[in-house]
Amino acid sequence: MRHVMSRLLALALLALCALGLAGCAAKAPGTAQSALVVGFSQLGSESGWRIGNTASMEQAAERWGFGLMMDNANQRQDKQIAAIRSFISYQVDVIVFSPIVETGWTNVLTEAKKAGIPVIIMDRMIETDDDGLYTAYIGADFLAEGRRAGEYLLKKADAMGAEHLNVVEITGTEESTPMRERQAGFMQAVDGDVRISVIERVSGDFLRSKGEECMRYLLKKYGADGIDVVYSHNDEMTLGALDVLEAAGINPGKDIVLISVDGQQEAVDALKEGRINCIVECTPDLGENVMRMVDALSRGEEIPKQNHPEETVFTEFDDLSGLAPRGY
Ligand code: GYE
Repeated sequence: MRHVMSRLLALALLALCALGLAGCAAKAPGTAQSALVVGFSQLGSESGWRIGNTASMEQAAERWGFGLMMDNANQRQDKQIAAIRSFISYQVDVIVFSPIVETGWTNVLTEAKKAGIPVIIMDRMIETDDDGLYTAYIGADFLAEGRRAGEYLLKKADAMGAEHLNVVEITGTEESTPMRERQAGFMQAVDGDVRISVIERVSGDFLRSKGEECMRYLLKKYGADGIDVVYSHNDEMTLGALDVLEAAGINPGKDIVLISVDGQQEAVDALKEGRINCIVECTPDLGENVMRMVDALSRGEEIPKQNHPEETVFTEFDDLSGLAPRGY
């Protein structure tokens, strides 16, 4: 009975959301009684990637006819935890969330587990010894992304005949999985190559405005001649850095090598124009696979625990003329 009441409450809330009254985005389920309800805690809207990811989730939920109770936490972990708690009290069928940072989730995930609600972690990961705290993870292999960035740089160093390259790194949100692993993977690839030195790392929090700030600071400190390569953990920060370089009369892509991650359209265009040298792909299109997992769970099927989408790398050495529009 309690379950039925909560489901009714959840559906009522979805209806309110649909009217824009409950401070969250929602799609009304196809058939009110039977539709599955997915509670989705999105971490923010910091980048083109994130906005594309939100759209991917909304569109996929609609295609599958699931109700999507979505809350955008605007970069605040406490808001994500509160959203997950509300999904638990509404007894949604499945909780999906993209954790802004890796730690601090044990309590709320234990509560979800006690309530018997499966949890799919999407995009970023959590740090835990207990993999019973979540049902499945789907997201990029960030370590491999970092390695691809490093491998490109080694190839570029060969092509330049460079003896030594000073790299500055503009990193993503501290303590987040993509930040940690894009850094570690890059170092795995370039470590031991005496030509490459990472001279400084600054956090740009995955934001374009902070990418600009970081670049201004780095240029002031090292001058254009002191920096050979910028490795930036996402396109937004890269685009911010690019603006600052161009405003200072420096040619990004030529005077300074720019390496980025994501593959949003604006950055791919800059790559084609020779203003960025390499973009490691990270796909935000995870919605369809997430909803397929939700469907499988609702049928009581087993789903794989770890799921990585296939990703590639786009560089100045590739023919990009046939590249399909990125859609975000
Ligand atoms: O690369 C960045 C976004 O977690 C993979 O977060 C995601 C990252 C993405 O803000 O643009």
